Amino acid sequence: AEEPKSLPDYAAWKERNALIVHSANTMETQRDAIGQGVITPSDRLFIRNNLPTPPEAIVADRDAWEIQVEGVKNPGSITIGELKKLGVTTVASVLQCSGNGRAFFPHGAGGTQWSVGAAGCIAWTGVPLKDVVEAMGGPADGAEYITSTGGEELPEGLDPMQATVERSVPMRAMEQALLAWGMNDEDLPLTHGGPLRMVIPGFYGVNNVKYVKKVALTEAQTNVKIQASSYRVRDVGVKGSPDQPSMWEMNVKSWVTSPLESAGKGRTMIYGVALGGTVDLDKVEVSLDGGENWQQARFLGPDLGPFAWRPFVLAADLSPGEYRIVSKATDVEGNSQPEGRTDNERGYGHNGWSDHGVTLVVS
Ligand code: MSS
Repeated sequence: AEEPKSLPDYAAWKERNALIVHSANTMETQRDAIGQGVITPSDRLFIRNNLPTPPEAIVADRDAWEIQVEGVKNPGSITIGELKKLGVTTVASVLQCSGNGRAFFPHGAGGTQWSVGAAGCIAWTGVPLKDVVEAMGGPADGAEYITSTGGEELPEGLDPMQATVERSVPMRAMEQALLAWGMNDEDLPLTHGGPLRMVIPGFYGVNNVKYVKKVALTEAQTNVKIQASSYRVRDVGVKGSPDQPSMWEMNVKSWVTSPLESAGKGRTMIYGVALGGTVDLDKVEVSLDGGENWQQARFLGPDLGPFAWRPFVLAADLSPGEYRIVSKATDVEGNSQPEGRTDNERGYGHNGWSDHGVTLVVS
């Protein structure tokens, strides 16, 4: 299919040149538009919608937006206005689609052909979910999962069990989960889930439910399709099912963002970004010869915690020729990116360093 040229109305405020428009519901950040900063500017952040975006009207009176809270000792509803009085925190975390890197799978994994740009690092502001649960009497007995429901009205004829965006994550995520009304120091845009979004720092994008209208602490995972059979890692050719691993914590990953194709001879600064999922990073190494020899890169800018990414830089003196530049991140627990990929039906979780490299011609 040919690339649509313009941005859809709900995303018209985005920086067109920074984005690859895959479809009206899926746009990724150009590799060289990721930049060298710790925080991704909102107008460059990727978009991934499973359903049409709700109407602007839902962000007209933000503080009046109400969510249902269930699976606590005193269940009930609460507005954003009330949430803002319970507590507040700002957390930097990487938002990354489960299928980021899908384009590199040779079996032609179905879904949006994301390269590296279905990811960004965002400063989220909101109330820690812990504070909300505590204010409502604490978790009900037997709570094992945090289940969040998106606020989209389903288009006519769609079966809620097939179409509702509802995701469950294990209770261990309570430690870092927040209900966010702010993004990068502004009101959370509708495009990214405003007026309120569940943010599960360190977990893949799909778990960060937009326009959240219900949060329930549940004994079991929801059995809607997006949880039960979608976002499940399995071998190529196998159908999704609840016994396969769900896309929860992100793995350690990095990629080069600049330069990408060509450079003049002499001193070249090689930039990239690296993330550790829920674990702090230890180091990033860069190779200029496709992984034969490695040099340690330097982290650039402040460390915003385990869930944020870290830009990195390596100064290299390059003579004319062709270079295969790859990067490899290692976290403080010793987890490192593999060289290859783990083939899986839907092309999830790719963090192999070889496929993520770039070929640079220096003249
Ligand atoms: N939410 C809702 N409500 N809806 C939808 O569709 N999607 C997912 C998340 N959340 C959704 C939600 C996904 S899938 C992702 S990535 C994310 O989101 C994205 O985000 P942005 O803001 O960027 O658009 Mo994959 O794993």
